[in-house]
Amino acid sequence: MKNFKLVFFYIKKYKLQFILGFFCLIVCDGLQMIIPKVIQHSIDGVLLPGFRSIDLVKYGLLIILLAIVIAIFRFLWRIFIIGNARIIERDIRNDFYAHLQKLSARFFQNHKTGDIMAHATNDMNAIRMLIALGIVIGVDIIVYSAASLFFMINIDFRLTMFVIIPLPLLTFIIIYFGKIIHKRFRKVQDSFSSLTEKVQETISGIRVIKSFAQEDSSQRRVSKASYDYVEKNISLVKVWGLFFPALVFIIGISIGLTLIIGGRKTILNEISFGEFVAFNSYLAMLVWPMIAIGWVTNLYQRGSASMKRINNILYAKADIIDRDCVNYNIYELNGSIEFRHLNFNYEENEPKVMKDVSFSVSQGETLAIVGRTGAGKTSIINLLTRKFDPPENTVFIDGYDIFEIPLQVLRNDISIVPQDIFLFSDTVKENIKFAKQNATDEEIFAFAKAAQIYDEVMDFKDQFDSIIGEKGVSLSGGQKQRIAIARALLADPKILILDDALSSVDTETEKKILTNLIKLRKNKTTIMIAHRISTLQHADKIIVIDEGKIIEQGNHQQLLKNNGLYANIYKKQQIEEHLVA
Ligand code: M5T
Ligand code: MG
Repeated sequence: MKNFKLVFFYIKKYKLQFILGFFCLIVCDGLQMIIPKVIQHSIDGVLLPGFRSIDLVKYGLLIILLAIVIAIFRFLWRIFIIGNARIIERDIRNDFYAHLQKLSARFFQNHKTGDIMAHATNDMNAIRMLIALGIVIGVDIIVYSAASLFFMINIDFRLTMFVIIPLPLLTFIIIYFGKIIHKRFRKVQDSFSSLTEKVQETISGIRVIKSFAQEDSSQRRVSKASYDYVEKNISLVKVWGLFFPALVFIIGISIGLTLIIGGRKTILNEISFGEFVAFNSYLAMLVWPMIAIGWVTNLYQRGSASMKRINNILYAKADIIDRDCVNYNIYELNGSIEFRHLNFNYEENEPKVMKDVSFSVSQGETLAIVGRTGAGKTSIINLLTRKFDPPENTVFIDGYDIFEIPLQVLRNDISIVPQDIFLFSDTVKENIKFAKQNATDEEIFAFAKAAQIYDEVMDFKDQFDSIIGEKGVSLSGGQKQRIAIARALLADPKILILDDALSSVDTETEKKILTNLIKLRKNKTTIMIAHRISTLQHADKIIVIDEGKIIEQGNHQQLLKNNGLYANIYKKQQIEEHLVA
């Protein structure tokens, strides 16, 4: 039950609606129980001498009236209860999403996107079903079984005792079959998602498949998944096939007993004809709560498993947060940076990826980071932007320990073009203005020009309104990079970071972008990471990093004189360029 703390919180929040729903449901159920009684009286009446047809009309009208009132109340409880369960589902989903946004990069490294998606969809569904149906079925079970039993016993105690003996079996069948059905249904769903995944992969990867002439093998993969889906469905159909006959069989036994024993009692005049008919109706009404108990048990088990999974995430501590030492008087950054003897590893028992790293950048300078792949360049950025937290007293901005700076300020004043660029499947324009929602078209165009992407976008059919991604234009790696650069520039941040952001851009275009960048970033701090030295040589300061250690630092000329790794890389790249030219 403690899993459901959040649910209870929301039920309380919408308590008025739930109480109203509850009331309507009870009225609805109660009136439903009167109908067989009306039928009983009309049948018994017909058999009496002196019964006039006008009396029949009265009974008929009463039943119609009941049906109308029941319909109205049924409509109301559905709105109040089922509608509210939807609203609670929405609230929980919003909480869930808001919390997800607070979680760190580390969390997302350890959780698969597919699993998180499943929590946001399947698990939310299970909780909603439990809230809505749990309440409705709970009331139904109590009202239906109490009233039916009351009226049945009222008609004939012994008959009632006989015919209800088989009914509890219904509950067990539902619990038992319900579990198997659920398990197999899950397998069907898994198989379906694996099938769609394969088909999607085949379609989006069609170029690779064709270029490696792997059509047959990819066809086989899809067809295997397709067979698997059929198999899983058949295994589900088999249980369904057994499930209904089993229910009908047990209900049949009760009906049979009623006919044999009740019919005899009617013939012997121990109960009236009308009572016999009413008894049958109440028996049918008693079947539902028996089924419902089983159903609600399964719903509860599923819902609480889902709730537990969601709680695991909801109560996962957001680890990248403002700490106690945060200073909310810091509203913006100037842009000087210092790393002091920083040691860092991503996981406790893993080797260090930063070893005694110290360097500093003054406000307005351009810092370049060079090093072989895996050297630790991106890691420096991860720590500076608090994508991962460094140890305290190792990273400073404007002389403040990074933990004194509110996260909000840090995020606002640093823009980054990451190595793995992500663009939303939205228009080019929306993607560029992502970091500055109120940007004007003129600004957007100006920064697109600075990033050397303007002309290409103007050649697209819908120009800046072209949608990026599957439904629209597919961009080259270099185009994506330049859109991301325009986006970062538009934010005009105090600190701009380009992590290998020009790797897919030709040297000619690169030169133009760099010229613009130097102009735009005058007196503002910029950090550039690149493998090509031509990208970096203008930097005020260059640090060369290898296996997590800074092995050289200085400007281009100094490092060339040093004749170390930097000079070495530079010479190699010069030779390559000559060979290509
Ligand atoms: C440096 C490890 C990586 C490598 C070392 C980002 C990241 C890196 N690492 C992790 O364990 N977890 C992470 O989230 O750290 O990696 P890097 O800083 O990404 O290197 P780089 O940017 O210099 O390389 P590249 O290829 O981008 O030029 O051992 O496994
Ligand atoms: Mg990197």
